[in-house]
Amino acid sequence: MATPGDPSAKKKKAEGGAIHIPNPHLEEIKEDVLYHFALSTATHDFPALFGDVKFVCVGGSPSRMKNFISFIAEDLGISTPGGEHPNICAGTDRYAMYKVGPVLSVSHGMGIPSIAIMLHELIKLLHYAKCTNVIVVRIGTSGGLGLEPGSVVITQQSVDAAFKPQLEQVILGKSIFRSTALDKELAEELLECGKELNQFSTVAGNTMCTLDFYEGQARLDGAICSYSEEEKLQYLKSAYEAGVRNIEMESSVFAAMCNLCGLRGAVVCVTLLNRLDGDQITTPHEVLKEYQTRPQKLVGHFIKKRLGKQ
Ligand code: R2B
Ligand code: URA
Repeated sequence: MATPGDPSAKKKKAEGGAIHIPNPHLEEIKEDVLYHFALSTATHDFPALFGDVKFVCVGGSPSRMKNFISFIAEDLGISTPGGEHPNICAGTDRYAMYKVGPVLSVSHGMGIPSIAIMLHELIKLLHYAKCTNVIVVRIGTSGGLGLEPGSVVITQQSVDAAFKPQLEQVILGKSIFRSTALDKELAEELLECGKELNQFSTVAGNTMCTLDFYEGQARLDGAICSYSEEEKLQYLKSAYEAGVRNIEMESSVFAAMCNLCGLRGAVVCVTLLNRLDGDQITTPHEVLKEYQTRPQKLVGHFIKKRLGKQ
Protein backbone atom coordinates (compact mmCIF):
# COMPACT_ATOMS: atom_id res chain seq x y z
CA MET A 1 0.00 0.00 0.00
CA ALA A 2 1.43 3.38 -0.96
CA THR A 3 1.30 6.00 1.76
CA PRO A 4 1.98 9.75 1.53
CA GLY A 5 5.50 8.94 2.79
CA ASP A 6 6.09 6.59 -0.14
CA PRO A 7 8.49 7.69 -2.93
CA SER A 8 5.72 6.77 -5.42
CA ALA A 9 3.46 9.40 -3.85
CA LYS A 10 6.09 12.15 -3.76
CA LYS A 11 6.21 15.07 -6.13
CA LYS A 12 8.02 14.09 -9.31
CA LYS A 13 10.52 16.64 -10.55
CA ALA A 14 10.26 16.43 -14.32
CA GLU A 15 13.38 17.32 -16.29
CA GLY A 16 13.57 20.78 -17.85
CA GLY A 17 10.15 21.66 -16.46
CA ALA A 18 8.49 19.11 -18.76
CA ILE A 19 5.27 17.37 -17.77
CA HIS A 20 5.95 13.99 -16.15
CA ILE A 21 3.62 11.24 -17.34
CA PRO A 22 3.81 8.26 -14.99
CA ASN A 23 2.10 5.86 -17.42
CA PRO A 24 4.33 3.56 -19.52
CA HIS A 25 1.34 2.32 -21.55
CA LEU A 26 0.80 5.70 -23.16
CA GLU A 27 3.85 5.26 -25.41
CA GLU A 28 2.11 2.35 -27.12
CA ILE A 29 -0.93 4.41 -28.11
CA LYS A 30 -0.72 5.72 -31.71
CA GLU A 31 -3.69 8.06 -31.55
CA ASP A 32 -4.88 9.39 -28.18
CA VAL A 33 -8.49 10.52 -28.16
CA LEU A 34 -9.13 12.98 -25.33
CA TYR A 35 -12.77 11.98 -25.38
CA HIS A 36 -14.15 14.44 -22.81
CA PHE A 37 -12.42 17.36 -24.55
CA ALA A 38 -13.45 16.22 -28.07
CA LEU A 39 -9.78 16.55 -29.11
CA SER A 40 -7.45 13.92 -30.58
CA THR A 41 -3.73 13.73 -31.32
CA ALA A 42 -4.63 12.52 -34.84
CA THR A 43 -6.84 15.49 -35.71
CA HIS A 44 -5.35 18.34 -33.67
CA ASP A 45 -1.83 19.77 -33.69
CA PHE A 46 -1.28 20.01 -29.93
CA PRO A 47 2.13 21.79 -30.03
CA ALA A 48 0.72 24.43 -32.42
CA LEU A 49 -2.51 24.88 -30.46
CA PHE A 50 -1.18 24.74 -26.90
CA GLY A 51 2.66 24.76 -26.96
CA ASP A 52 2.92 28.28 -25.49
CA VAL A 53 0.68 27.59 -22.46
CA LYS A 54 2.33 28.58 -19.15
CA PHE A 55 -0.67 29.13 -16.86
CA VAL A 56 -3.70 26.87 -16.60
CA CYS A 57 -6.64 28.04 -14.51
CA VAL A 58 -9.33 25.52 -13.72
CA GLY A 59 -12.69 26.10 -12.05
CA GLY A 60 -16.05 24.39 -11.67
CA SER A 61 -18.38 26.26 -13.96
CA PRO A 62 -18.02 26.74 -17.75
CA SER A 63 -19.44 30.28 -17.64
CA ARG A 64 -17.04 31.33 -14.88
CA MET A 65 -14.10 30.03 -16.90
CA LYS A 66 -15.34 31.95 -19.97
CA ASN A 67 -15.60 35.10 -17.85
CA PHE A 68 -12.09 34.46 -16.58
CA ILE A 69 -10.61 34.30 -20.08
CA SER A 70 -12.32 37.60 -21.06
CA PHE A 71 -11.06 39.18 -17.85
CA ILE A 72 -7.48 37.96 -18.32
CA ALA A 73 -7.43 38.95 -22.02
CA GLU A 74 -8.34 42.50 -21.03
CA ASP A 75 -5.96 42.50 -18.06
CA LEU A 76 -3.05 41.34 -20.24
CA GLY A 77 -4.06 43.60 -23.13
CA ILE A 78 -4.43 40.70 -25.58
CA SER A 79 -7.05 41.35 -28.24
CA THR A 80 -8.77 38.56 -30.19
CA PRO A 81 -10.80 38.74 -33.46
CA GLY A 82 -14.15 40.38 -32.60
CA GLY A 83 -13.26 40.17 -28.91
CA GLU A 84 -14.49 36.57 -29.02
CA HIS A 85 -13.05 33.60 -27.13
CA PRO A 86 -14.22 30.39 -28.79
CA ASN A 87 -14.70 27.25 -26.72
CA ILE A 88 -11.90 24.88 -27.84
CA CYS A 89 -13.99 21.93 -26.62
CA ALA A 90 -17.13 22.97 -28.52
CA GLY A 91 -17.54 19.36 -29.73
CA THR A 92 -18.61 18.30 -26.24
CA ASP A 93 -20.58 19.78 -23.38
CA ARG A 94 -18.63 17.91 -20.69
CA TYR A 95 -16.00 20.63 -20.21
CA ALA A 96 -15.29 24.07 -21.68
CA MET A 97 -11.80 25.33 -22.58
CA TYR A 98 -10.61 28.80 -23.57
CA LYS A 99 -7.17 30.16 -24.41
CA VAL A 100 -5.63 33.58 -24.62
CA GLY A 101 -1.86 33.94 -25.08
CA PRO A 102 -0.11 31.76 -22.46
CA VAL A 103 -3.28 31.26 -20.38
CA LEU A 104 -5.62 28.29 -20.65
CA SER A 105 -8.93 28.33 -18.78
CA VAL A 106 -10.76 25.03 -18.30
CA SER A 107 -13.94 24.05 -16.44
CA HIS A 108 -13.96 20.88 -14.34
CA GLY A 109 -17.49 20.39 -12.99
CA MET A 110 -18.19 19.43 -9.38
CA GLY A 111 -16.40 16.86 -7.27
CA ILE A 112 -13.32 14.64 -7.34
CA PRO A 113 -14.42 12.26 -10.13
CA SER A 114 -15.28 15.13 -12.49
CA ILE A 115 -12.05 17.10 -11.96
CA ALA A 116 -9.95 13.89 -12.07
CA ILE A 117 -11.23 12.97 -15.56
CA MET A 118 -10.56 16.51 -16.75
CA LEU A 119 -7.05 16.54 -15.24
CA HIS A 120 -6.05 13.22 -16.85
CA GLU A 121 -6.89 14.67 -20.26
CA LEU A 122 -5.49 18.13 -19.50
CA ILE A 123 -2.14 16.72 -18.33
CA LYS A 124 -1.86 14.55 -21.45
CA LEU A 125 -2.77 17.57 -23.59
CA LEU A 126 0.06 19.61 -22.00
CA HIS A 127 2.44 16.67 -22.49
CA TYR A 128 1.55 16.19 -26.19
CA ALA A 129 1.86 19.96 -26.68
CA LYS A 130 5.40 19.77 -25.19
CA CYS A 131 4.58 22.50 -22.67
CA THR A 132 7.20 23.28 -20.02
CA ASN A 133 7.14 25.03 -16.63
CA VAL A 134 3.37 25.13 -16.45
CA ILE A 135 1.60 26.46 -13.34
CA VAL A 136 -1.93 25.19 -12.64
CA VAL A 137 -4.30 27.05 -10.32
CA ARG A 138 -7.77 25.98 -9.24
CA ILE A 139 -9.91 29.07 -8.77
CA GLY A 140 -13.14 28.21 -7.03
CA THR A 141 -15.79 28.64 -4.39
CA SER A 142 -15.96 27.10 -0.94
CA GLY A 143 -17.58 27.25 2.46
CA GLY A 144 -15.49 29.18 4.99
CA LEU A 145 -14.70 28.31 8.60
CA GLY A 146 -14.47 31.27 10.97
CA LEU A 147 -13.88 33.73 8.13
CA GLU A 148 -15.86 36.70 6.88
CA PRO A 149 -17.79 35.59 3.73
CA GLY A 150 -15.96 36.78 0.61
CA SER A 151 -12.53 35.99 2.09
CA VAL A 152 -10.10 34.26 -0.25
CA VAL A 153 -8.21 31.19 1.03
CA ILE A 154 -4.89 30.08 -0.44
CA THR A 155 -4.63 26.39 0.37
CA GLN A 156 -1.61 25.31 2.40
CA GLN A 157 -2.61 21.67 2.62
CA SER A 158 -5.63 19.90 1.18
CA VAL A 159 -6.93 17.54 3.85
CA ASP A 160 -9.56 14.80 3.90
CA ALA A 161 -12.63 14.57 6.15
CA ALA A 162 -10.38 13.28 8.98
CA PHE A 163 -8.04 16.29 8.44
CA LYS A 164 -5.22 14.19 6.95
CA PRO A 165 -3.23 15.51 3.94
CA GLN A 166 -4.00 12.50 1.76
CA LEU A 167 -6.34 11.23 -0.91
CA GLU A 168 -7.63 7.68 -0.74
CA GLN A 169 -8.08 6.12 -4.17
CA VAL A 170 -9.36 2.64 -4.92
CA ILE A 171 -7.28 1.16 -7.74
CA LEU A 172 -7.75 -2.45 -8.88
CA GLY A 173 -9.97 -2.91 -5.84
CA LYS A 174 -7.33 -1.80 -3.35
CA SER A 175 -7.07 1.45 -1.39
CA ILE A 176 -3.96 3.52 -1.97
CA PHE A 177 -3.17 6.87 -0.36
CA ARG A 178 -1.65 9.74 -2.32
CA SER A 179 -0.08 12.88 -0.92
CA THR A 180 -2.07 16.10 -1.29
CA ALA A 181 0.84 18.44 -0.53
CA LEU A 182 0.85 21.66 -2.56
CA ASP A 183 3.69 23.89 -3.76
CA LYS A 184 4.62 26.03 -0.71
CA GLU A 185 6.49 28.74 -2.64
CA LEU A 186 3.64 29.18 -5.09
CA ALA A 187 1.13 29.48 -2.24
CA GLU A 188 3.35 32.14 -0.61
CA GLU A 189 3.58 34.06 -3.86
CA LEU A 190 -0.20 34.00 -4.28
CA LEU A 191 -0.72 35.15 -0.69
CA GLU A 192 1.62 38.05 -1.40
CA CYS A 193 -0.45 38.91 -4.50
CA GLY A 194 -3.60 39.04 -2.34
CA LYS A 195 -1.86 41.44 0.02
CA GLU A 196 -0.65 43.63 -2.84
CA LEU A 197 -4.12 43.81 -4.37
CA ASN A 198 -5.54 44.75 -0.97
CA GLN A 199 -9.15 44.56 -2.22
CA PHE A 200 -10.41 41.70 0.00
CA SER A 201 -9.15 39.54 2.85
CA THR A 202 -6.73 36.82 1.66
CA VAL A 203 -5.57 34.16 4.13
CA ALA A 204 -3.54 30.96 4.05
CA GLY A 205 -5.16 27.85 5.52
CA ASN A 206 -5.93 24.20 5.12
CA THR A 207 -8.75 23.21 2.79
CA MET A 208 -10.93 20.23 3.56
CA CYS A 209 -11.93 18.33 0.44
CA THR A 210 -15.10 16.27 0.74
CA LEU A 211 -17.04 13.76 -1.36
CA ASP A 212 -20.36 15.52 -0.85
CA PHE A 213 -21.79 19.02 -0.35
CA TYR A 214 -24.37 18.03 2.30
CA GLU A 215 -23.62 15.31 4.89
CA GLY A 216 -19.98 15.23 3.69
CA GLN A 217 -19.65 18.89 4.74
CA ALA A 218 -21.67 18.47 7.98
CA ARG A 219 -24.75 20.31 6.69
CA LEU A 220 -28.13 19.97 8.36
CA ASP A 221 -30.12 20.93 5.24
CA GLY A 222 -29.69 17.96 2.87
CA ALA A 223 -32.41 15.41 2.09
CA ILE A 224 -30.76 13.08 4.61
CA CYS A 225 -28.97 13.94 7.87
CA SER A 226 -27.73 11.42 10.39
CA TYR A 227 -26.30 13.67 13.17
CA SER A 228 -27.38 16.45 15.57
CA GLU A 229 -26.61 20.18 15.36
CA GLU A 230 -24.25 19.80 18.34
CA GLU A 231 -22.34 17.01 16.57
CA LYS A 232 -22.12 19.12 13.43
CA LEU A 233 -20.68 22.12 15.28
CA GLN A 234 -18.27 19.97 17.24
CA TYR A 235 -16.95 18.52 13.97
CA LEU A 236 -16.59 21.92 12.26
CA LYS A 237 -14.82 23.33 15.32
CA SER A 238 -12.38 20.40 15.36
CA ALA A 239 -11.76 21.07 11.65
CA TYR A 240 -10.99 24.71 12.50
CA GLU A 241 -8.59 23.58 15.24
CA ALA A 242 -6.83 21.36 12.67
CA GLY A 243 -6.16 24.50 10.60
CA VAL A 244 -9.06 24.09 8.14
CA ARG A 245 -10.29 27.47 6.88
CA ASN A 246 -12.47 26.35 3.98
CA ILE A 247 -14.30 23.33 2.55
CA GLU A 248 -14.68 22.35 -1.10
CA MET A 249 -14.78 19.25 -3.28
CA GLU A 250 -11.81 19.03 -5.68
CA SER A 251 -8.54 20.15 -4.09
CA SER A 252 -7.28 16.72 -2.95
CA VAL A 253 -7.17 15.00 -6.32
CA PHE A 254 -6.00 18.26 -7.92
CA ALA A 255 -3.00 18.32 -5.54
CA ALA A 256 -2.30 14.58 -5.87
CA MET A 257 -2.30 14.66 -9.67
CA CYS A 258 -0.16 17.81 -9.86
CA ASN A 259 2.37 16.13 -7.53
CA LEU A 260 2.58 12.94 -9.55
CA CYS A 261 3.02 14.79 -12.84
CA GLY A 262 5.58 17.40 -11.74
CA LEU A 263 3.18 20.32 -12.10
CA ARG A 264 3.28 23.28 -9.74
CA GLY A 265 -0.26 23.62 -8.43
CA ALA A 266 -2.21 25.98 -6.18
CA VAL A 267 -5.78 26.29 -4.93
CA VAL A 268 -7.38 29.73 -4.52
CA CYS A 269 -11.01 29.71 -3.37
CA VAL A 270 -13.39 32.38 -2.17
CA THR A 271 -15.64 31.56 0.79
CA LEU A 272 -19.37 32.07 0.13
CA LEU A 273 -20.49 31.78 3.76
CA ASN A 274 -19.17 31.09 7.25
CA ARG A 275 -20.13 27.50 8.01
CA LEU A 276 -19.99 28.21 11.77
CA ASP A 277 -23.01 30.51 11.19
CA GLY A 278 -25.13 28.24 8.97
CA ASP A 279 -25.51 25.99 5.96
CA GLN A 280 -27.68 27.73 3.38
CA ILE A 281 -26.21 30.15 0.88
CA THR A 282 -28.65 33.05 1.10
CA THR A 283 -26.34 35.88 0.04
CA PRO A 284 -27.82 37.87 -2.91
CA HIS A 285 -26.81 36.67 -6.38
CA GLU A 286 -25.03 39.91 -7.28
CA VAL A 287 -22.88 39.72 -4.13
CA LEU A 288 -21.99 36.08 -4.86
CA LYS A 289 -21.08 37.04 -8.43
CA GLU A 290 -18.67 39.66 -7.13
CA TYR A 291 -17.18 37.17 -4.63
CA GLN A 292 -16.47 34.78 -7.51
CA THR A 293 -14.39 37.40 -9.32
CA ARG A 294 -11.98 37.61 -6.36
CA PRO A 295 -9.86 34.48 -7.05
CA GLN A 296 -9.79 35.59 -10.72
CA LYS A 297 -8.49 39.04 -9.79
CA LEU A 298 -5.84 37.56 -7.51
CA VAL A 299 -4.63 35.06 -10.11
CA GLY A 300 -4.80 37.75 -12.81
CA HIS A 301 -2.47 39.89 -10.70
CA PHE A 302 -0.15 36.88 -10.22
CA ILE A 303 0.00 36.13 -13.97
CA LYS A 304 0.66 39.78 -14.82
CA LYS A 305 3.48 39.91 -12.30
CA ARG A 306 4.97 36.69 -13.64
CA LEU A 307 4.83 38.07 -17.18
CA GLY A 308 6.47 41.30 -16.02
CA LYS A 309 3.36 43.34 -16.87
CA GLN A 310 2.81 44.66 -13.35
C1 R2B B 1 -17.28 24.25 -4.56
O1 R2B B 1 -18.51 24.52 -4.98
C2 R2B B 1 -19.09 23.34 -5.56
C3 R2B B 1 -20.28 22.89 -4.75
O2 R2B B 1 -21.27 23.89 -4.72
C4 R2B B 1 -17.96 22.34 -5.60
O3 R2B B 1 -17.54 22.09 -6.91
C5 R2B B 1 -16.92 23.01 -4.87
O4 R2B B 1 -15.70 22.47 -4.71
N1 URA C 1 -18.73 24.96 -2.17
C1 URA C 1 -18.66 23.96 -1.28
O1 URA C 1 -18.16 22.86 -1.58
N2 URA C 1 -19.16 24.18 -0.05
C2 URA C 1 -19.74 25.33 0.30
O2 URA C 1 -20.20 25.45 1.45
C3 URA C 1 -19.80 26.37 -0.65
C4 URA C 1 -19.29 26.15 -1.90
